[in-house]
Amino acid sequence: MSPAPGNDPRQDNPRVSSPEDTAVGLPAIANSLRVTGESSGAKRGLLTLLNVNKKRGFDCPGCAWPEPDPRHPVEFCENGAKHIAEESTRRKLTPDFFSRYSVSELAECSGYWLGQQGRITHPMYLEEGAQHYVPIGWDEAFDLLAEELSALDSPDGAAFYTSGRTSNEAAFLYQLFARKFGTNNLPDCSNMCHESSSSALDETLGIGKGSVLLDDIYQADLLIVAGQNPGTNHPRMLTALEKAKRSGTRIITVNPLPEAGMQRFKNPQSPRGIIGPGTQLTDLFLQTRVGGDLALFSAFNRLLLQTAEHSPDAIDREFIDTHTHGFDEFARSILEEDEETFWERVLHATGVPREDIEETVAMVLASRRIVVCWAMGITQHRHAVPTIREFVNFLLLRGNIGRTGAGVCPVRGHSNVQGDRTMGIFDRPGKAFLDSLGAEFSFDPPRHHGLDTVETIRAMRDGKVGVFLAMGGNFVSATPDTRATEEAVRQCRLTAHVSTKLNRSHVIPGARSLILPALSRSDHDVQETGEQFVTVENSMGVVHGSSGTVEPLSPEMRSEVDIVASLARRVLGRDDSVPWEEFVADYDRIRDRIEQVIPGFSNFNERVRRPDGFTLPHAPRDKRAFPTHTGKANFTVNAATAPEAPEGKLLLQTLRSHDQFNTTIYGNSDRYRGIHDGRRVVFVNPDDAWELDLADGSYADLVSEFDDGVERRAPHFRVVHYPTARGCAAAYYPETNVLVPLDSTADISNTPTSKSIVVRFETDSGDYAAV
Ligand SMILES: Nc1nc2c(c(=O)[nH]1)N[C@H]1C(S)=C(S)[C@@H](COP(=O)(O)OP(=O)(O)OC[C@H]3O[C@@H](n4cnc5c(=O)[nH]c(N)nc54)[C@H](O)[C@@H]3O)O[C@H]1N2
Ligand SMILES: Nc1nc2c(c(=O)[nH]1)N[C@H]1C(S)=C(S)[C@@H](COP(=O)(O)OP(=O)(O)OC[C@H]3O[C@@H](n4cnc5c(=O)[nH]c(N)nc54)[C@H](O)[C@@H]3O)O[C@H]1N2
Ligand SMILES: [Mo]
Repeated sequence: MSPAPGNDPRQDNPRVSSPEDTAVGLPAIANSLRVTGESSGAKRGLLTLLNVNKKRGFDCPGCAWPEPDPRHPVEFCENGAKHIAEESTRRKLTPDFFSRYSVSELAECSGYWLGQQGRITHPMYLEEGAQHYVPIGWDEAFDLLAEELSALDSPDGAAFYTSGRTSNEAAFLYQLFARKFGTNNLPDCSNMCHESSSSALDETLGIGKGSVLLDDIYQADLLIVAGQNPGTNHPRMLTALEKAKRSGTRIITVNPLPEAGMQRFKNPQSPRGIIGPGTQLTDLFLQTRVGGDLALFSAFNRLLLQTAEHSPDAIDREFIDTHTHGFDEFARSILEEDEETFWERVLHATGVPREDIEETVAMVLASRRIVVCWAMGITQHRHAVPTIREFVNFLLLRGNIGRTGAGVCPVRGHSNVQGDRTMGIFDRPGKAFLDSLGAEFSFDPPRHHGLDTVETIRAMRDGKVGVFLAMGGNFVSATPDTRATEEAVRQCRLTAHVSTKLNRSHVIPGARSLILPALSRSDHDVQETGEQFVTVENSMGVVHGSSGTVEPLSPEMRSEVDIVASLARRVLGRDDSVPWEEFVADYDRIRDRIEQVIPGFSNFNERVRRPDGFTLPHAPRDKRAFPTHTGKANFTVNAATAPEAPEGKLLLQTLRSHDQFNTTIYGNSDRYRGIHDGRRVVFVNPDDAWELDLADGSYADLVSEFDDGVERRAPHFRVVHYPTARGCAAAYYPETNVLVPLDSTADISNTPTSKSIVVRFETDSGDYAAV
């Protein structure tokens, strides 16, 4: 085997410089062009970039932030460009590669190296006991899947995973296939992502989605951005924040880390942004401790209620009386505690000085329109659902739902994760959806709940799920408790992955394994009736088309629609009444059926051809109607709680560097945080470091503290003194997923608690075996 950079943590020697306080500007443009030039060849790269997020181009797979109207000639960002460069690379990963490397050898290689090997060009098969994947024909691959699926005792022995970039069309067919096969086992990446948002918003507002449009961001008087790092993960959002800022919006940032993007922004789309000092985005930075947001928002709410005792206008009584339920109980519970105990608790949970909280509330009182935006810093905690419910309480108090410039804005991750859920990728589908699906396709869908992501891992471990099919994603690296998960996956009879690039999930196989190469968002997709496009739904419920423009690298790659439909035909048989072949021939026919099954898609084919697509209805936003169990917007009582690290331990959050897309690593740097050429770093507050005797530049193992007798260790992390909140630490995912216990999940949503893991630091053990 020629040397392949392995997973040996000792090879990871980051250089550390001061973190930056400004995002984007010239370095970002230079970086985008460098990346595209390197990876896809100049012409292919430039052509691709010019078509991103255009009315007649393809939707950037980089994130779910909406496109503004009018669109800018360069409507992409540095990280979107890296993403597309990864995807539209000219490098091919051919069957040859697999004859050179065995799966055991590949399992020793880093995820970064695996991803760098290029686009997978052929379907590949790993026979039981074999060490090398070999090419397989599509028909044989489908036969094999069909054989294993039909050998199961029950349809619930299969799990159908989805990562959030699958198009609406493919997602709709995929869930239809799973349900016709007989299971609701449709775990997805959302279970690890915004599931907490969906749970909280569904209960309180009646729809598990955000309630704002881009214009609301521009028109808000106050934006609160909590638990999100848009400079890296949603860079185009900074353009929207800048625009809002210029028309007078104020911005409060809530984060344990001072993230560069939220401080100062130099917009590369404007000359001012390129040469000037940039725009100061954050007016007030609340540096909360990890997991302190529930306490923080309850403090805002208490101050608002107390103010209302003498100035009734502090809350919107008319809105509360007309549109909400549960106010009295909520108000009583928030005001219950005596002042001293309340504020002591808030200070302990957040570390935020009371003056800053009072200043926030003064800004709130001066703002008629408020939007709260959030992402993974909020959703991946045990108490994530109550935290988001408390955000809703905060907005309801002043009637900030259902009017311009106001509302909830959970900022989604994967570019079509929201659309996939709309299409029915969900392990707990509602009755109305199943009724409608069953009526349209004349069958009786399974009614019992399926398995979510964490439950799927447990079921694999316990021998209850034996066939695993993944529509994209990188299951073993994205999920918690890497070692336990890998062991569980290996128990499967068959694992099959519809993928574009090689990743760790392919080399941690079940007894048999398949890799099925798919066209990506940027690839040109031609079927029997001609050129096809797909549709996606962004974070704000806008549905629009996406047409790939890049010539596929191999004729063997198939569209996801084709893969799902061909598999469905093979498994369900010739007599199955769903016209699978017709769907592949013309995606309009799939859209016609979506229109019949899912509310809000009337005239789908016509409306999605409009340049800006169309916006799905959202009752709370559109007419202040709340389809909840009470028929009103619900105030909730959320017991005060915050994660605690015992003395000598820290609360670790696992986050993204500037050079990665989830488990896909673009490079080994995190420019804004001053990290270069390495990823095994742990950010620690200098005062904590001093107390724990962790010198800057020293190396330590991170050991997770969870009460189940299992030792979870991530070896060899370079300590970086960094201005994070006291008591907290931060390190990158997925290297730290070994530390997240499978059974440590959020109440209600069951999302792994990837942002609050209690860890202790041990001297570098030298045990690098299982990284
Ligand atoms: N370039 C790029 N873009 C991406 C992705 C990517 O990996 N790379 N991933 C996509 C996906 S799937 C998603 S879900 C999104 C993720 O987008 P983000 O949620 O921005 O991603 P994270 O890096 O996990 O950042 C979490 C942020 O929350 C903060 N935080 C952590 N704990 C807490 C807390 O307890 N309270 C508060 N207030 N803040 C906290 C962290 O300091 C950090 O700033 O981005 C999407 N876009
Ligand atoms: N510790 C920790 N764990 C986390 C998180 C965290 O913050 N901390 N974040 C969680 C979150 S928010 C998410 S969303 C999940 C992400 O979980 P996943 O969605 O499962 O992971 P990704 O890394 O986005 O998947 C990347 C793979 O998708 C495949 N792929 C890329 N493009 C396409 C395409 O167009 N079609 C197909 N078929 N395949 C494609 C490629 O093979 C690539 O290797 O991870 C979660 N895990
Ligand atoms: Mo995500």
